[in-house]
Amino acid sequence: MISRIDLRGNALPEGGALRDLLPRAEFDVEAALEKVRPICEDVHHRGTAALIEYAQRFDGVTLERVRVPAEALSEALKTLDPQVRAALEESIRRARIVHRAQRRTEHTTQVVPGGTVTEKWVPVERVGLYAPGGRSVYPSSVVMNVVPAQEAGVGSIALASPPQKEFGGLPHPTILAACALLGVDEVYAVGGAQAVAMFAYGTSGPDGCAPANMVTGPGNIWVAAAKRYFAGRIGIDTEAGPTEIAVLADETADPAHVAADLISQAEHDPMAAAVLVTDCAALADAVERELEPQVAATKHVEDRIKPALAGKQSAIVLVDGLEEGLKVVDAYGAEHLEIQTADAAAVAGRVRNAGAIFVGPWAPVSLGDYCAGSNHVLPTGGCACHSSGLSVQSFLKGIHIVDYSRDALAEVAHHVVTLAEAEDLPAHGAALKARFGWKVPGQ
Ligand code: HSO
Ligand code: ZN
Repeated sequence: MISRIDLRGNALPEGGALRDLLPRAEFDVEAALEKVRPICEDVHHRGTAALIEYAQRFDGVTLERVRVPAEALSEALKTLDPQVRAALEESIRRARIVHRAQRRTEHTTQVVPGGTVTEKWVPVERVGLYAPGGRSVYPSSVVMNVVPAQEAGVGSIALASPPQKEFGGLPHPTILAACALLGVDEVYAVGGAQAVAMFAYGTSGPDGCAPANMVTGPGNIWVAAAKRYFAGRIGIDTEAGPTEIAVLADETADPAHVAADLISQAEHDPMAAAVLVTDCAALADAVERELEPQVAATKHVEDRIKPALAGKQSAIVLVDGLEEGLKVVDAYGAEHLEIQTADAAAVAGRVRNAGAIFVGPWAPVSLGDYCAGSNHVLPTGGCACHSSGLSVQSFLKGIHIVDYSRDALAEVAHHVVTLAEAEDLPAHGAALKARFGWKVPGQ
């Protein structure tokens, strides 16, 4: 059901070469861009009319309007299963605790007497959030996008999610209920690339959506391609590829737990990746034995879990020892990394590349997906080597405020003029000379 990569016996190659030995899903966003471009431009030119047409074509629904009425939001909350409501409330409560602690405070540094640089943090003014429909109706992802934006102080938050045929053209009711719980009342029944275009360009008319400065949220390859199309024009979070779990385990790990955790993320998508890295061949065998009955006993077996585990993106990787295991997980840069070893906290402290790290036997990825307080929107596809998951910081812009007195400027003016001349930019130097009667002190 899952292949093996045996890296024992030889020294591991460094960096990129090691990464090339490891499994990974192919996710060709560039190819999808070609199809997405005309859709985005159509939304630019025809606005809501185009959105309604795409709802018909892609979602099979006839919409009269794309903005979800307030009554639909309150109705969805009223009819939400009370246990789901309680669980979502707890998820929100914990996420708020963690994200509130991420707020940044303004900081002033005195560089020289009379010369200061202050870093001030300003929230992005308006954000558009995307919540997928179809196979992945995840109210938890609404929580994970909205909470950091709210805690950052974003004043205007809108959400788009595909219209669902079985719910009369509205987004899925649990998505609407999550919005209502979070106090998000601007919701659009728009899916895919066209939703990103709606936020990027804005649409006009009574059903119009004001343009957003930033779009975040998971989605399929079309959403990822639309984000790439608009990157630079608006802010985006990292493009979400298929989800990944890596487990670094030794002989102390419980094979039943490891197997369950690998299956848990394979459940998302036939392209999802589940990777076990271990120096213990007996554990590898035991995990494989556990996979059979556990997979058979669960739900999304044929359409998602089996293809995910059997796909070339998943594997059990055998290494000589923990040091090699750490090199492998760093080269891989998993979205989620579990450490199931002796002294797991110390091992976790040595990891450089991962979206989120789950320490020891009592912190499965599923906890982080819903109720740890951490964020589950995390970098995939190895992007954890350079990027972070969604946080309050994602929605803040840092602005440097430069404040120098006459004396403080005079003290350094000759250096500025020298550098300006070295770069053949005399007008830069003149901006200082003009202030000091064209004779810069010290020159
Ligand atoms: N594991 C997914 C998030 C998710 N899991 C939503 C369940 N619902 C990507 O981090
Ligand atoms: Zn998950």
